[in-house]
Amino acid sequence: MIQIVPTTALDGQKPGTSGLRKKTPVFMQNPYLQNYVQAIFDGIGGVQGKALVVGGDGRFFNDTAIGVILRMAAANGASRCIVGQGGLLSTPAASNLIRLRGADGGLILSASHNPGGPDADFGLKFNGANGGPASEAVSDAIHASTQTLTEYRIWDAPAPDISALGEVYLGAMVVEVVDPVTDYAQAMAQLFDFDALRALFKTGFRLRFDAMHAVTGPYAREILENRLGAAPGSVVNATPLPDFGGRHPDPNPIWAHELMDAMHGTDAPDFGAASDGDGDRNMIVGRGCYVSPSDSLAVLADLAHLAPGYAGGLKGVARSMPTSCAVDRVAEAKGIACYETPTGWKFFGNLLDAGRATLCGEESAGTGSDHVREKDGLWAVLLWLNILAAAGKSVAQLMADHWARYGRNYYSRHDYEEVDAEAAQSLIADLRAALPTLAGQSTGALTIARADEFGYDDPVDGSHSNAQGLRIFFKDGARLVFRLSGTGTAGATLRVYLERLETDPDKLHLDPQEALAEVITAAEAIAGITARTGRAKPDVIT
Ligand code: VG1
Ligand code: CO
Repeated sequence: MIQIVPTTALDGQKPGTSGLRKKTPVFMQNPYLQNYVQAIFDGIGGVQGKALVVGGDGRFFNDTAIGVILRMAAANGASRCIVGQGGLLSTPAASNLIRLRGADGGLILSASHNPGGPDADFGLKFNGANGGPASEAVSDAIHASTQTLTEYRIWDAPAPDISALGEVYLGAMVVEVVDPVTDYAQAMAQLFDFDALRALFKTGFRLRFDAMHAVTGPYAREILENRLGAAPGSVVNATPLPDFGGRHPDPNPIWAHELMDAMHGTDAPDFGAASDGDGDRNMIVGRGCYVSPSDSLAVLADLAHLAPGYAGGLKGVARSMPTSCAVDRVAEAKGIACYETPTGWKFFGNLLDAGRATLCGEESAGTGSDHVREKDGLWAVLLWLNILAAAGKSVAQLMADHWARYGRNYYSRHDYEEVDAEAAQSLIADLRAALPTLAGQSTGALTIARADEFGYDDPVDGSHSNAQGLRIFFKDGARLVFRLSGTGTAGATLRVYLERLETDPDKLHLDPQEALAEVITAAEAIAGITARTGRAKPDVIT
């Protein structure tokens, strides 16, 4: 019943920041998905006798693709596939399940915050036995397999029904359909003081969680409403839809503007949050108070000990390079290590496995800890709620306290989306070439102290990753970073990251774009963004 189908390598199957992302029709065109799945299996040394976790964020093509993956896993000799009911598993829940069940890895179907639908985006990533994204070495091996592929293997029978819980056989392989929420909710109950959270909601504390019609709806409903007693209806847009309601399931002030409006309107709830397509990102908003992801990481690092799971303190923290240095100041005050890694969660895996870091975060709304090996949106929301319950303060009060103690790292990211790929690449190449000449130059009020290209030496396995972003440091401590996105599916996305530390107590509550005005001017002067991309302003400012 094993069908061996001759095939040839397809171009462009190189995993990016977080797996492989392409336009949905590309993935749907047989044998693109089949080739990539076979390349994953070959790249990890085969799946004979192995157990895999399989699930996705419910976007268009999720169910069909899972059927193909199950048939291919059976034909390649896997012993068991653990699948979320209906094909659903959030990225952090999949990571948790891999670890909990001792599986050999998992295939997660998602293009995360990218829109979904027949003409939108699809994605597939492989996570290893530690529950984390494939390392650079494994990603390279998978890519190499895509180049040499001559055949793929598929079980010549229909895929089993995954709408009902239980076990069925596909050939000799067990397909075990599990509830996507149960084990994850149990893990959260072990980390956080659910009694204190129930008591908080009993006092009338009001929450609005926007699941953006993506995968966290069922998780947030079960945990926040059913188990913790948040008022029914606190979780909005809770039903996962194949096209996420036609929007970007990206939790930032632009795409989650309904939540922003609610949190800044009259009768705003006490706490607002949103998550992304696959549930690994989070956005935190207090009443009238948006918390930047970099600040959120710093506050969580400062106060995590208020939650039972972190009562013993943190071993260390880690942030991606473009993330603001706010968390560095907390780590310094606590006397714990702070690691700076390239963009993408895979770079945190070794630090977490080695017990060097407990908390990690990225400026793109990703925060997580060593409880899994992915960033975890709902976990961040629960940690915030636990801290608010223990501290008895509002989000705005906590932020004001934090800035008064540590200073405020004003921060913003400007994205230029779908720009001409060659224009974007030549902008980066020319800036790279100019880096050695920049020190000492002045742009407006700012003088450049030094400039370099970020490279990373993994302190655990010694591997090196180069070309991870161009950095420009100014004499007053401001910083500018330029890099190209590795998750887009059309053209190139230029990301410009802007940061400036403010310690003057009278200047801690400015509008970030105003506080960063000089750094924004410097970015244009140094890189010539408008002339090169034809864009007068960024598409998305977060
Ligand atoms: C973006 C973010 C990065 C994040 C990645 C995956 O990558 O900047 O911080 O890890 O998305 O996030 P890039 O290469 O486009 O800048 V998600 O929620 O896929 O899983
Ligand atoms: Co995501």
